Amino acid sequence: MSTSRRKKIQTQSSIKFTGIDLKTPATYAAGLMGVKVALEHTFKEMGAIRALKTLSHMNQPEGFDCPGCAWPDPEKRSKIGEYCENGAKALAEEATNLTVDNAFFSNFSVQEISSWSDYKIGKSGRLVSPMILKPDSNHYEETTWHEAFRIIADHLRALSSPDEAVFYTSGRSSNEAAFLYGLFARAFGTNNMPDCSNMCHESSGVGLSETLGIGKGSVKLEDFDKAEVIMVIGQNPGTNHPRMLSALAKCKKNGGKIITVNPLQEAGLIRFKNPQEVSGILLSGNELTDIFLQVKINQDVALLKLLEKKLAVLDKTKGDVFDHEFIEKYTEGYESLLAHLESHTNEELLDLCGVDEKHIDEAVALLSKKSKIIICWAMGLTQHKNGVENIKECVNLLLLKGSLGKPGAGTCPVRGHSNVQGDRSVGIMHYVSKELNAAIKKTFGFDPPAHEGLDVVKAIPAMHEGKAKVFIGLGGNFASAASDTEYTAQALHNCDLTVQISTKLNRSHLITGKTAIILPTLGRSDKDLKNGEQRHFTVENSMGIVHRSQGFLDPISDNLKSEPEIIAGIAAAYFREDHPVKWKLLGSNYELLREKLGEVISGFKDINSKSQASGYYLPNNVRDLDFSKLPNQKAQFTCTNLPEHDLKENEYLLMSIRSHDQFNTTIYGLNDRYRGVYNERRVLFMNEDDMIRENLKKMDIVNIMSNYNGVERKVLQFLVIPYAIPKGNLAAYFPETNPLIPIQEYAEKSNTPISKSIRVSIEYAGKF
Ligand SMILES: Nc1nc2c(c(=O)[nH]1)N[C@H]1C(S)=C(S)[C@@H](COP(=O)(O)OP(=O)(O)OC[C@H]3O[C@@H](n4cnc5c(=O)[nH]c(N)nc54)[C@H](O)[C@@H]3O)O[C@H]1N2
Ligand SMILES: Nc1nc2c(c(=O)[nH]1)N[C@H]1C(S)=C(S)[C@@H](COP(=O)(O)OP(=O)(O)OC[C@H]3O[C@@H](n4cnc5c(=O)[nH]c(N)nc54)[C@H](O)[C@@H]3O)O[C@H]1N2
Ligand SMILES: [Mo]
Repeated sequence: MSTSRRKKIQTQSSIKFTGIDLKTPATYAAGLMGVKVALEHTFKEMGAIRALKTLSHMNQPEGFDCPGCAWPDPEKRSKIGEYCENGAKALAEEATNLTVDNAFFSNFSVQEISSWSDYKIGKSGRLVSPMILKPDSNHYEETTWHEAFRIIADHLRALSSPDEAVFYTSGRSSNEAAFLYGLFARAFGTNNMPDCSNMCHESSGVGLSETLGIGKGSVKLEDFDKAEVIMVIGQNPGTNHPRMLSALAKCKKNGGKIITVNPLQEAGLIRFKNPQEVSGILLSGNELTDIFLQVKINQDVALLKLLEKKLAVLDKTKGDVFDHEFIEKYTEGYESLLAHLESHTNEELLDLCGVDEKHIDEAVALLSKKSKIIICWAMGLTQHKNGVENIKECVNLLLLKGSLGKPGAGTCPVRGHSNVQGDRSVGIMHYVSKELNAAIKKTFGFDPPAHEGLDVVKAIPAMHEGKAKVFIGLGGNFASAASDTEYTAQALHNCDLTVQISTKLNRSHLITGKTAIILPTLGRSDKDLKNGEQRHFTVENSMGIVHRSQGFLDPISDNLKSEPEIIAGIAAAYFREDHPVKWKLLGSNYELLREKLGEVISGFKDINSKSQASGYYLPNNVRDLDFSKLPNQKAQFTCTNLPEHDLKENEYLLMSIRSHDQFNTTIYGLNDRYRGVYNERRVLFMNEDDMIRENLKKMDIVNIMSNYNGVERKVLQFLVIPYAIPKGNLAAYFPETNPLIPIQEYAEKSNTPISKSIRVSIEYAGKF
């Protein structure tokens, strides 16, 4: 390998400023502006006619599932279009008319492309043929599918143990593809299956499994219509799950109330102008949040404990604030929880969470009278050292109120990627499930490995230390999404081979092993044809509904393969004929693949025959109040600890968040409209008192540093923006801030990186 080539690869987006313009933060989401921006993005990338035709098929029963988030579709779908602004952007990104072909890679070396911004790299276009970067080369060159599969198979065969390979998955893949991928990894002999959910909702999975016996949420979409109170904690649906706003508006219309818990007052939760309704366009729309609790970063446990404590006092006098029948019948640990709450004073908790007591008392008064309560959350709760306990504290509150297993109540972890939940359901996991292994053995006749594999934060050091040598990514952008960017980049560089199965060019195609291969695949919106017949696949949404998805667009290149075909191609090249699984047949015949999936994974038994268009619900024990798998067959109360940060005088907690114009590492544009920031991503949101303390003026340039165990990490050049954020807290965008997160800093039990509470300091770096 020419090491000099690897050294010159830039691991992050360029740090040039792009021309900032600041406006007052918005006070509502969507409205006509949302429609305008959606159409602008799609028209620009796809052309107007193609865009409008395709949008009309998105999220329709016979159409394709939005490649954006995992929010479920309502039973009655809008004929005008069942999509949101950011869904339209996701489509535009995938269905662009631009291509990244052989000529592109001849023109630009990997070094040169790596010097571009993530925005520019992403906008280059769709990948259209298999490409290889050879050890002695600076340019990708076109190769054949056959040759690409052969090289991958040779590398896999050369490993001294199957555990030297890593099979990453991102949550865009279909159930069929993910099932086949997991099957191949196990047949190959490893459980090294890190998944994007390790960086995402893993804390929810662990916290919910330990307390309620299932790692998923319990609510259905219709529960939003019936809820009396919905708490939205650590989530920004206006940007990341915009169609959820319609559900919140419906709850309000039916008399429900919304409590929002967030360090920021996000526009989407203040007011929603539904572009599908005349009132949303002409009038002021629907007010959403009734009570806003502006919590300090990572002090949700303190806040929730205070709510519980105050409710407990009321319950003592009134007797009916908690659901004692429910607690008695279904739960364990109530007395310990009450005693534990006594170990904290109200003053201590109030001081920690930083919320005005008046608002807390309003929330207590509301919660005391209601029992149909839903708690929704996302990354604001999961991406902390105590991510798992954050979730358990939410469960405590719901258990006290008996708010589970009844209409209008329950848990709602709002998932990220459109099929991240499905991928996990069908077997993408690094740990061992005896039942799954037995089912695979029964159906396919081989023994899957019985030892645990590597998740994201364990796979990276393994590659860094040379213990893992081949990395295969089924989608995603591992290099930019994972924490500790420099360390992760070195880990990938240390591999002998990195393979990316992708739709679009991203930084993970540039931060490579000695040899790198790009395998271009069909996206959600593409037609998937076999002998002239169109195939469809299935996905699972955030509420456990499995349904079909069928692409609509003619693929941009004849040389693309579907994900199952690609996985089968690798597997067939590796095993040659010598394996009980008929890989090629499974990879092309999705009906057969689904039949096998149904045999192996419980809940998917009738996947071929059940009505796939509208979808069907997977089993959910919480909905049935069946806690038989838990200790003493009871749902579990938990005594959680308060997080400790030990901040020095000059240190802050930084949350790395999404702008309104990105999907994870894919940058759609440079605006964060709701927060009033235009044409710039290198910004740092800061409380004005802290700015005075640091002697900083609006738009001063600063560097941000983290120091863990004496190792300093630094990102350069951010413009300071005064913002209504609690004192001592900062916010900036991901992935620009990922270099600050040490690979060893992750949540206990779930191993989710601490992306929302990074301990940092800042230094002045000049005037803008
Ligand atoms: N358009 C678009 N849609 C997306 C995505 C995208 O990037 N773009 N990403 C998808 C994916 S993979 C995911 S996981 C989801 C992410 O969806 P979100 O979790 O909504 O995304 P984040 O921007 O990470 O926002 C976290 C929110 O939590 C708040 N927060 C941060 N720290 C704390 C805390 O300590 N306590 C509380 N109470 N709040 C806190 C932040 O202020 C912010 O409002 O969205 C999915 N949908
Ligand atoms: N600091 C910080 N870091 C974070 C987070 C954070 O909030 N803060 N969030 C974390 C979260 S929640 C997540 S989920 C991860 C996301 O991590 P990933 O899922 O790895 O990243 P994405 O940016 O979603 O991946 C985008 C790439 O996926 C490919 N792609 C898109 N569609 C398809 C498809 O249909 N098939 C295939 N094969 N490829 C496709 C494209 O090439 C695109 O460039 O990042 C995590 N990292
Ligand atoms: Mo995510």
